[in-house]
Amino acid sequence: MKRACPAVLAACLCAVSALPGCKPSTTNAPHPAASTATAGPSEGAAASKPGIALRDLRIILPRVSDRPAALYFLLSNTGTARATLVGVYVDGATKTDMHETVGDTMKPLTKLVIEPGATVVFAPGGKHVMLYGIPGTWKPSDAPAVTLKFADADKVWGKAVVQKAQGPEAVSSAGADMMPGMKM
Ligand SMILES: [Cu+2]
Repeated sequence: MKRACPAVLAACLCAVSALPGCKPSTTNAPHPAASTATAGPSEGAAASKPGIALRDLRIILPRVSDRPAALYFLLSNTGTARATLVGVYVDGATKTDMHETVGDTMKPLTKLVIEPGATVVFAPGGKHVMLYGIPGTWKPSDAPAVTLKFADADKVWGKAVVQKAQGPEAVSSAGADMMPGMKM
């Protein structure tokens, strides 16, 4: 029996069975750049929240095209105040959900507190952001814009490198693709 990446497997289960615990927390969330009603910084403002570092963003494409993709990243709080992540928007995706995989199930993550000095890891098998309704044109090395929204209305922007789902057949050639092509 083949083993699938737990997060990807869980993503499939969630999308197919519409488990009660997997209800969308953000529907048709507008990207801030496309909204004039956003309370966040205006265009041209610094694209970062003081004390917050966002890095290693990557989007793993689903093996089957109409399934959700997964977004992973590292988020550090280098400041002195607690930060609370409340939403993630990705250009091109119609809907996103923050989840945490615990054992064999995923539970929704409506907010995430990051204490000063802490780094939160979004990675396969743990915390992840599910991306629904992604463009079929996304391909490896594309870099959609990602916006993280915090409880105080601050936002942090980044770009996530699109990668293919890792499989036994893909491992040997994946190294080159995974080198950063990120332009922040
Ligand atoms: Cu999930």
